Amino acid sequence: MFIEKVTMRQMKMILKSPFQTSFGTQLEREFILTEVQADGLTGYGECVVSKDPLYNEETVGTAWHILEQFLIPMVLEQAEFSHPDEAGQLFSPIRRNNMAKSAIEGAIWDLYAKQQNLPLAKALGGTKDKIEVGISIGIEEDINQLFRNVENYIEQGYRRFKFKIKPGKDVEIIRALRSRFGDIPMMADANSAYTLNDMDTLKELDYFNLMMIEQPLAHDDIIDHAKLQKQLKTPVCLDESIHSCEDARKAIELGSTRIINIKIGRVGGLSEAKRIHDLCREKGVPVWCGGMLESGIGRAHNIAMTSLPNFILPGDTAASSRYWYEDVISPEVTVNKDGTIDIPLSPGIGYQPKPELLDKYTVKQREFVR
Ligand code: OSB
Ligand code: MG
Repeated sequence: MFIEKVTMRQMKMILKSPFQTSFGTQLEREFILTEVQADGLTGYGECVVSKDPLYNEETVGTAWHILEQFLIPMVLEQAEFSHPDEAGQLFSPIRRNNMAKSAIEGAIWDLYAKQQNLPLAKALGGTKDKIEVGISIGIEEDINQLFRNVENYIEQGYRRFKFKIKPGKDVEIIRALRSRFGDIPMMADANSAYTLNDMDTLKELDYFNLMMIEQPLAHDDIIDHAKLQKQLKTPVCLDESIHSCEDARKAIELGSTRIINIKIGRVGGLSEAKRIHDLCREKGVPVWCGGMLESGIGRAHNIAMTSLPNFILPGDTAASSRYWYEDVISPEVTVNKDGTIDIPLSPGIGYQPKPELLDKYTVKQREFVR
């Protein structure tokens, strides 16, 4: 493909309901969308950054800067790509800034799949025609509100329920949920809110038969997680700590993680995500697809990636309607009664961006022509 034009848009969309994690409460999403044009086709990508550097170090502002000053000029300079893996190679001298990199790389994957006339899932080597999904449920001040949320999501068919926890909103909440909802598939995500000094609390979570506990300790740690895993029956799952296939290899080798949450943005793109998937498959470590409260475009990439065979556990890729009053794609992402999403069969990401909604939620736009 010969890339002639790249567009990026800074977006702002209001969430249907606030989403609270141990690091803060999000009421809206600010993020970046990319469009890459080559040979009469357009590929779409999403930069899943947030406004504030609370989940990781990137922000909408830093990603815009890295894209504008470095990544997009590099792509337009090279212009000719025969495979999307070449984007990752091109960006490799640039340290980190993985969400910025992945925004362009994902659009190139979409474009590549469209050129091959294949669904993105197939272009990636996916083997499924539908994927199982779970849901990530934010912290609520009122336990009855939390119960109502869970009832509603059970009704909608979700296959796994992930609860955000933080100190003071952990053991008692999980105990209450277990006794109220019985044997449903449950897990907890702490977003790095604990240290080894909280060992007693973390050990208490072992009583509730959780599928896993996600990122209990520091965002940059793989040593203490290994110490913790030795003392827990519940599998530890890493999210924030894994930025590359090398990070995954080291964490698995140390025994810091028994399950990995793969987020395309966090690891710098689909090619690296696929490498982590393949490594984990070889090592017998199940993976699942995490989420960053994406719009339909990022969600479509997540769905395609989850078609790979070692995505054994349900991911956080919920329906469009869980986040948005109106999503920017057609059709919107819907979840079947049995908690699955059908993988689209049309070429590329398989969902069409709606130009009028893209424009409606765009706060800033810039085009780069070769
Ligand atoms: O830790 O997985 C996380 C959202 C924003 C930042 C971090 C996380 C999350 C989620 C939501 O858990 C997943 C989703 O529904 O997109
Ligand atoms: Mg997480």
